[in-house]
Amino acid sequence: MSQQPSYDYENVLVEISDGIAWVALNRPDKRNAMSPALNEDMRGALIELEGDDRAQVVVLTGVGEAFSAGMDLQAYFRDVDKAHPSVQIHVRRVNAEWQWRHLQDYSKPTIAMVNGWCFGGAFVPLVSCDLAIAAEDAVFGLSEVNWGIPPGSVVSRALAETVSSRDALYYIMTGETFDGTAAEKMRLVNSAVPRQQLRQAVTELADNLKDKNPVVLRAAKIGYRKSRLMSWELADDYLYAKLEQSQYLDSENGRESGLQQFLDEKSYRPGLGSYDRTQNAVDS
Ligand code: ACO
Ligand code: V55
Repeated sequence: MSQQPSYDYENVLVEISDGIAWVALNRPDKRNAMSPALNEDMRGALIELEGDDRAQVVVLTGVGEAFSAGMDLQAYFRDVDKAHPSVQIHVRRVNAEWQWRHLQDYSKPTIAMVNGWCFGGAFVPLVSCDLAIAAEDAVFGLSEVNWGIPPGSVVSRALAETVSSRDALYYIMTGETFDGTAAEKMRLVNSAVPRQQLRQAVTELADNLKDKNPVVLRAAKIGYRKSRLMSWELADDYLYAKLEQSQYLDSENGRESGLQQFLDEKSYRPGLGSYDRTQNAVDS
C-alpha cells in the first residue's frame, strides 16, 4: 500500500518499528478500560494496520500499568443503558468486531503482551491474539461476579478455548485474581517472564515471526483456527484447499525454494530451520 495510515487515535497508540506494530490501549488513567470510543479506535487501527506494509507483526498491549481493566463500567454499561436500544446493538457490534472477529481472522501474526491488569472483557482480545506473553506479576481476573453479572459476550467462550474447565469455572465463579505465572501454568498465555524482560521476550518472538513467509503463515494460522471445530472430513478438504491457496498466492514461491534448497542444494535442514527467503527458486 502506497498511502501510509496516520493512526490518529485518542484512545489507541500505534508505534511501528522494525516491522513490529506496537498497538497500545491508551487510557492509562482509566486502566485502559474499554469504552465505545476506544473500541471504535481499535477497530480502525486494526483495519489500517492490515494494509500497512511496514507492519509484519502486531503486538497488542496497554499504556501504563494495565493491559486492560475490561469493559468500561461507566461508558460501556451505564451510559449505554440510558441510550436508545439501537445504540447498545451498535456498541456491542463494534466491540466484537475488533476484540475477536478481526483479531481471529487477522492476516498478520498477533501477540498479546500482557503488561498488567487484565480483567473480564480483556480476556476476549487476549485469547483472540495468536500468541500471548505476560509479565509474571500481571494480574488477571474474571471479576464479573464481583460486581453482579455473569461473564457476557464471548468471555466464557474465550476461556473454554484456552484453559481447562476446572480453571475456567474456578475463576469465573470465585472472581479471584491470578498472576502471570499462574496464567502460563494454565496455558492462558504461552509464557510469563519477569517484567523487565517482557518487551524483549515479545520482540524476540515477533522477530521470529516477521522473518517467515507471510502468505504461508497466514494460511497456517487461519487454517488452524477455522478447522478446529470441523469434522475430519471437512477439515481434510479445507486444509488441502488452504495449502493450495497458499501456493497460488505465494509470489515468492516458498514451497519450491524450500524443496530445492533441501533436496538439490542441501543448504539447510527443514526440521531445524527455515529455507533462505532471499533466494527465490524458479518454478520447475
Ligand atoms: N471501568 C470504568 N472505569 C475504570 C475501570 C473499568 N473497568 N477500571 C478502572 N477504572 C477507572 C477508575 O474508576 C478510576 O477512575 P477515576 O480516576 O476517574 O476515579 C481509574 O480507572 C483508576 O482506577 P483505580 O481503581 O483507582 O486504580 P487501581 O490501580 O487502584 O486499581 C484495578 C486497578 C484493580 C484494575 C481497579 O481499577 C479495578 O478493579 N477496575 C475494575 C476491573 C473490573 O472488574 N473490570 C470489569 C471486568 S468485567 C467486564 O469487563 C465485563
Ligand atoms: C462482558 C464483556 C463484554 C460485553 C458484556 O463479561 C459483558 C463481560 C467483551 O464484551 O459486551
